Amino acid sequence: MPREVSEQEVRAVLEAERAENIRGALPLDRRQMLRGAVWGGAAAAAAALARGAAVAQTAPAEGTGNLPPNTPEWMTQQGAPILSPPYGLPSEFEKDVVRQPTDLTATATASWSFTPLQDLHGIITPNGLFFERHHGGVPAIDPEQHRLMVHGMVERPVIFTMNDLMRFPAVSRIHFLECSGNSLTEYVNPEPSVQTTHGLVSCCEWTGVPLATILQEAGVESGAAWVLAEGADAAAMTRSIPLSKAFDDALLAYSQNGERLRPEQGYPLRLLLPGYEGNMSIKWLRRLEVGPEPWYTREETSKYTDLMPDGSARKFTFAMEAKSVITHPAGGGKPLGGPGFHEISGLAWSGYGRISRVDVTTDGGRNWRTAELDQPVLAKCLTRFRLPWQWNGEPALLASRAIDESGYVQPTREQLLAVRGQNSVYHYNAIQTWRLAESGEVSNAAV
Ligand SMILES: Nc1nc2c(c(=O)[nH]1)N[C@H]1C(S)=C(S)[C@@H](COP(=O)(O)O)O[C@H]1N2
Ligand SMILES: [Mo]
Repeated sequence: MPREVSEQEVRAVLEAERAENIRGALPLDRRQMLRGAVWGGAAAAAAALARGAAVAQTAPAEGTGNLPPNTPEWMTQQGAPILSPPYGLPSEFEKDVVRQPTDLTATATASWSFTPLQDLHGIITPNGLFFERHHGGVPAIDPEQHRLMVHGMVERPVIFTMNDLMRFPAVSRIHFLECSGNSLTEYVNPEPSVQTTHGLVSCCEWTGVPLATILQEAGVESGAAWVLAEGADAAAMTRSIPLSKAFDDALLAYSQNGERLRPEQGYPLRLLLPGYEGNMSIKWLRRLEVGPEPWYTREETSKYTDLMPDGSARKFTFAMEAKSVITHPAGGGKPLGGPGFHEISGLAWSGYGRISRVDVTTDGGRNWRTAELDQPVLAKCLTRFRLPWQWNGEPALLASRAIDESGYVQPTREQLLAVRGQNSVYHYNAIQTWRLAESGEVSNAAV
């Protein structure tokens, strides 16, 4: 709860500080110059301050030390100079906001790490927090030596340099990317935090050349219906992509959130198939082969297909169906600080287009209220939803339900398992329920 402060108290402190000339140490401040605190000295002190060295790690009692109405010590000396460091980093006090590796795989190269959804705001995932999924580690690719080869059923087989590709007219679009293994633990072995239940989804602004442009340049022959994409990593990851998607909204992306792709995201070039399961967005893209049929690679037969209760397997699941999750309050996030007003907020997305509505329940699904959607609501993009809530301090079951513009409604866990059974691994998109305890702690209700 905010602390109340009297005008008298504020005046008293400000007067005292003015008398001691504590405030206002701007570059030409005489007091500092008289004391011989030159730029370098002050900068070094400020840099130490920025690193957290001079700052008490535990906050002092209200009204003392650096807290208002007192003037904090970081106002009384110069801050760190520019270019410290040249490539900016988050505050030292945010050092715990990091990707978390899975504990399900034995090797560090064929593994994945989760985005800390509980600590993020809005819809954009910062590049350093974008989830990772690598089948053979992250290759270190020299863009000067990287090529994209386009061949197969094309009139002009062609090899592009990165510079060639970057000369084509570019587009920038905001889209989510979700691993089809996101939430796979929730089938049988629920995870405690939203980072590990839902953190294999991220969203950013991608810039690149439409794949259609490149295919037109090569000239697709009649009878062609598929294109094979191959990555330049040790896994040589390959997937077959329908030409209809290739000519629709597929991108050859070289930038994310304004800067060139991170190595983890496929530097210098990746395929991005908006709304489709993550593994089809081949990273470190080096080859596109046009053909009449799918190739039935390992990653679209043995892997990424869902085994149904009757023993059959689903062939190709491309678009990720509508899904949502409350990220505040959520498992793994900060406990809710006592009864009273709170804003429930979370993320919703659909591989079929725009989110049209999100409903939120605080009583385990007996009553639902329609949440506010942050604008703009974009197709195949994360949408932030919000609902104001008065918590009476009693235990509660919080959940969200997304509906997309195709009319699809996110299923309950029961409904999903009724169709998929217990053998499916991928494409889990059921409603996620968080259990809020009287203490404010949040855990996975797994219902
Ligand atoms: N070449 C290549 N592309 C790949 C992969 C890979 O291991 N190698 N992993 C795929 C999988 S399973 C997913 S979910 C996404 C993850 O993209 P990200 O690591 O940028 O989040 O990339 C896909 N593209
Ligand atoms: Mo994936």
